[in-house]
Amino acid sequence: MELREIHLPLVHYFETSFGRTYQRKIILVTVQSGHDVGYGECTAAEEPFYNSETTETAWHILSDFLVPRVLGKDLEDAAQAAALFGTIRGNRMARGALETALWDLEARRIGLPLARHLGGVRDEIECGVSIGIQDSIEDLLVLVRREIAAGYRRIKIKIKPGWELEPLRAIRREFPSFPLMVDANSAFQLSDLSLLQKLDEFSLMMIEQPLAHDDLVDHAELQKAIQTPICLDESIHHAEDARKAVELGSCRIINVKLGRVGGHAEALKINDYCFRNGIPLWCGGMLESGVGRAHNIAMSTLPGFMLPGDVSASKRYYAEDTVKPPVTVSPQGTIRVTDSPGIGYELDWDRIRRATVRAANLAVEGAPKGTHA
Ligand code: OSB
Ligand code: MG
Repeated sequence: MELREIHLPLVHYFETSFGRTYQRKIILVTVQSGHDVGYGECTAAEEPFYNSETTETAWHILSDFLVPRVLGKDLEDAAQAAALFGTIRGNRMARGALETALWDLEARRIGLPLARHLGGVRDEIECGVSIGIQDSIEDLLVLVRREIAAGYRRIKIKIKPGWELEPLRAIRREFPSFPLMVDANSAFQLSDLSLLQKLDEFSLMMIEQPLAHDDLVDHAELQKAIQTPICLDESIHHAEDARKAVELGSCRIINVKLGRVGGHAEALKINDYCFRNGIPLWCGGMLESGVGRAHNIAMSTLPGFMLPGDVSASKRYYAEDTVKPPVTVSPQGTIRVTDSPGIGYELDWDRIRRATVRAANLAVEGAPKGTHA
């Protein structure tokens, strides 16, 4: 196995209710078994604001706890990996990085595209974009116009107190019925109810994570008082959270992120539960580079993923991505799912080497070390 930390500048900073990101610090995981390799990407952010993990904590958990549980072990299949990690609490983004790499390896070994191996049912996926908080309404409108012209099928804007009604009025004036939604990243409280009720006027597809990151109860209260469907992101860490949220009425839609739920096996469980219970899913994003994006594309082909996700073209975030060719989106706002085995994208090792700040090779005694050094 190899852990590699790379630093990739974003083409433009991305602003949410918790701040701006200019540069991503990403851990790439390589797993090797015999002649087969698999790749995963850790989606932990640089700072513990979206959740409690960071690139640094993920490096620690991966190298000191997760890799030792897998290195040199005989695994029946990739779906088993999550059980090996089971006694480690939380740290799902670290777990997901390794778990998804094992799924890629398994899919390549049996010669199937990962999407097929997971049980995906689509050969193309619908794409939406997430637009960060802007300095002015005019700046926001420029971006909204650009993304709609590019073909994207849904626009999501980030909101926070003071940046909600005005931006929505401006977008709705120009695009009265384009599929539109908002993401608050937990910036509001139940005491903001009268403001949140005003969002009902904008016929939004949904409002994502309006209340606390660890809440289900207040969201249920809020959902009773507003018409716009609530979508949960931060609050859902696993399939049991999804079940509780649905039973409580905390949301009508769920955003699934591979890192936040700890990998493909848990995403599959959420898919099964929500598909059976009529709760639409979509794939969220964490400003992934190509490796993570490729895993997101595969997951988005599952039957429960019925809404356009935050899965967009590499070039929206990176001038040079970790995969070549980069991920592209058609003028119809779709990504074609590859027929190649595994994640189906080639890694750009020249690019990755230039972006590397540290790498650790971890091999069983006697095994040859290092494939990319
Ligand atoms: O809440 O969905 C979020 C980016 C960083 C952290 C949290 C979120 C986001 C996004 C961007 O909305 C989604 C993307 O990768 O395009
Ligand atoms: Mg979100």
